[in-house]
Amino acid sequence: MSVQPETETGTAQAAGEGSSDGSYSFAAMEAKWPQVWEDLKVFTPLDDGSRERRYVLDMFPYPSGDLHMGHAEAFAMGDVVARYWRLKGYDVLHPIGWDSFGLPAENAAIKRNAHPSEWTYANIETQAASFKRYGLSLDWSRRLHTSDPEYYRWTQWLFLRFYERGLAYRKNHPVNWCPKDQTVLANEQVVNGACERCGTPVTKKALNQWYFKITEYADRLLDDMNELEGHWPERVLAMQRNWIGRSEGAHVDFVIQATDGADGNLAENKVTVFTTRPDTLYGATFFVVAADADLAAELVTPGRAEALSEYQDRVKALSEIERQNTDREKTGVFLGRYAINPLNGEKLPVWAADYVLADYGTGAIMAVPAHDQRDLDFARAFDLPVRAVLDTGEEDPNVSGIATSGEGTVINSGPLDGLSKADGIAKAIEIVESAGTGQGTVNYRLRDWLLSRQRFWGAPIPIIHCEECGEVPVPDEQLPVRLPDDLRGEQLAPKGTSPLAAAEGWVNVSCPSCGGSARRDTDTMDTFVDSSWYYLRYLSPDYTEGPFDPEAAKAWMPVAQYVGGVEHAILHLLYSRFFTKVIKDIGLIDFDEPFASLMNQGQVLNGGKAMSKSLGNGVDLGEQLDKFGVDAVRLTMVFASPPEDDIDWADVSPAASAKFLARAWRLGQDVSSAPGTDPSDGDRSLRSVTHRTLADVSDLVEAHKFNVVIAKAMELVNATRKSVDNGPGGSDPAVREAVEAVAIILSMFAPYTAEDLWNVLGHPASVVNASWPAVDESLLVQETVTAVVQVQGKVRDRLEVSPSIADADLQELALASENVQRALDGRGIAKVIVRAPKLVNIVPA
Ligand code: ANZ
Ligand code: ZN
Repeated sequence: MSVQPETETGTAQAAGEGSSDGSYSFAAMEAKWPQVWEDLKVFTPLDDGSRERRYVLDMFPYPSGDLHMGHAEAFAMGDVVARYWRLKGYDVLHPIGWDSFGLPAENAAIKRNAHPSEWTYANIETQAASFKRYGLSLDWSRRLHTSDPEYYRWTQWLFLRFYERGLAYRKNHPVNWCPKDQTVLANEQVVNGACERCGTPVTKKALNQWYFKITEYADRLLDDMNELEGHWPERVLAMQRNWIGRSEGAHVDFVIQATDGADGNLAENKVTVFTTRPDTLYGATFFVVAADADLAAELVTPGRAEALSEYQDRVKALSEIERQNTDREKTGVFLGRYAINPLNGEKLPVWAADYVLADYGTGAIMAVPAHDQRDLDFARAFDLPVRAVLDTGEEDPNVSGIATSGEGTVINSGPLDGLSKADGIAKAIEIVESAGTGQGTVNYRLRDWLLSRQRFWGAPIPIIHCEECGEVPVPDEQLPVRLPDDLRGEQLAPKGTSPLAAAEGWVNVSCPSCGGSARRDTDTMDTFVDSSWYYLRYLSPDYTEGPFDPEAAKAWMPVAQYVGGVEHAILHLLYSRFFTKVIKDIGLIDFDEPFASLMNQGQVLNGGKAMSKSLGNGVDLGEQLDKFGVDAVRLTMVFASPPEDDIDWADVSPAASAKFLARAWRLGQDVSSAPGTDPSDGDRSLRSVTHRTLADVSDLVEAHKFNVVIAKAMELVNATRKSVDNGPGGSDPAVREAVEAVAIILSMFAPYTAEDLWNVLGHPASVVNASWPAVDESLLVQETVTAVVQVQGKVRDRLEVSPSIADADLQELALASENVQRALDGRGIAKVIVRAPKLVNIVPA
């Protein structure tokens, strides 16, 4: 659904005039109402338990510049929900803050020879002013910025609680490295092998890094998703499940032999593989370890060592993009050793190859080329045998070159022969378990969360490194560990180590444990850490005893409606869910999931494409607001499509929205009955439109069909206008009732027009505090049609029935009619012809 295009001249005129002279002026309204709302504190929750509480949250913005069209859409949607619940009598919390740490501030600071805070806080002020203009129902008293020491003090405090529980740890490990940004990236920040931020191909680098042990929560992160089913978009749940990637299978131990024929059968020299298909153990014809895993170097025989190191160099030179390409020709080197299949004692040559990943499963696989395409491609490249062990009825992979993966019957597999795939898996696990050579297991794709960054503008990791004592947590009472404020410009440039390392006065401290000389950890935290708990800080932003007041969390959490882009479907949501679970385990809260319901808004496009600088198709929000007014832009956003769909700004008409708003507002001028006039004697047909609209709008808002709400509001405006012009006129109390309903419905997406209309109607501010009008059920009764009942071709009765009545019901009503019975006069019935809802024809026997 979209607004019909109109000429834009009408709107431009409207802006110039004042509303006092009886014409619609968005400029006058925008100048007048914000101060009134602020003075009345209409958006601050009572927070006294007198009303049921509801927490509405929009994903907080990053202060990259001024607000853009995307913000305008997302916040317009969230505001509909917040304002609706307020009208419905809930105590609504709808806070705002900024996710204000992060790289762009640092890059700007380097360019301008400034401190990142200057750019950050200037942008925050710009955005705050725009948010205020945008008329959102936000509680400004709870505003927070994650880069404020009062905030990151508690980010650090939480880190220390994770650390105490063994959930934050440091390890030396090859990590994803962005050569341009000179920082490590979490797996999640590598998109198709390139840096999510700058697009530079990512390389690997061995570094000592901090991790959160999110893998320990993998099962809970999966299981608790049942709670979210039906309340979160299905695709987001699917993406989370995929990311966690739970695979059931087995660990199977293969003993490694030194050389072919030699019996260098070293008991400790076994390598474990992870397989989801233990039913195919008899079909393993070779064995592969990840070329870049330490294991490859451990297994290689001296004669093959040089070939391996040459191969490893080749692999290192590949970008992740190339490595992940499955179509690429398979490469690898034989390591000179054999692995013994624990089920049949067969000797499998051990290869190193780059298609096996070092950091998944155990970094080693048994290759079953008949049933795994990657293995088959490799077998064909190196002329290794292919043996089918599951008869699936598909073509022989030796011939087709396609591995078979369907259901079937196990063959060529000794004790497993004749079993189905599932039974074969179970039986194979049973065999290896009883022989002590393996066990059933679950494997996850999810990796621990790499949280340290070698950059400046983030929360410093509150650990001190002492030569005597090792890692020593900064004592809680010394938090926050503040960022030094004397580093600026070039001093912040990326050098591969954190810029903090160069701040000697900051780094060198005495050990909190032994008092000896020690150094601060110079890494800062990933900004995803900051945003994993901000929804809790809003509840008590000035609380000094902890990150949040547990009583406030009990009162408000979980968030009843979370609103944000689908680009956060995985990371932000997964991390926030993880934090919530750990905070529960710490004992500060008693719920498992932070966001009870999630709404993803679509993107705002222009001419079919995402707005971007390079395409030059950006639409400036400020210009749109200047031209059409806040309400028209908001109304257009909401009217264009259901919230989750994209909006193409080239296809909508804010001018038409402005025209509609002026039309709705002008109705107020025609109402001549006094506020509080009893509408019961008013025009019944208008009243029934009003009440039907109110009932429908409630259902539609709850179902997030906001665009249809606006269509309904338009119909109500039209019906009211007709009633004023051609019906009983503006003195009819039914007209007042209708226009008040218009004001209340409009307040959800056109707050200025609605407030002004409310005022014109003679009510004190604010329409925000109006309550949702009670719907009079008796006015919702559907219209009826007349059904004619004939007996032997003669009309005997007329029945008032619903237009949607079923044939059988109509027949029953007809036969029950006294007139019909009298006409039948005791005769039986030969035949009844029913044409619902209009006609029943009864033929007597
Ligand atoms: C034998 C086998 C036979 C396999 C077969 C599959 C099919 P998911 O389901 O994604 O968990 N694998 C294990 N570790 C690997 C690694 N580090 N790099 C690349 N591949 C690896 O995948 C598990 C399957 O992927 C495992 O089961 C293993 O191959 C392979 F007909 O073992 B399978
Ligand atoms: Zn010490």
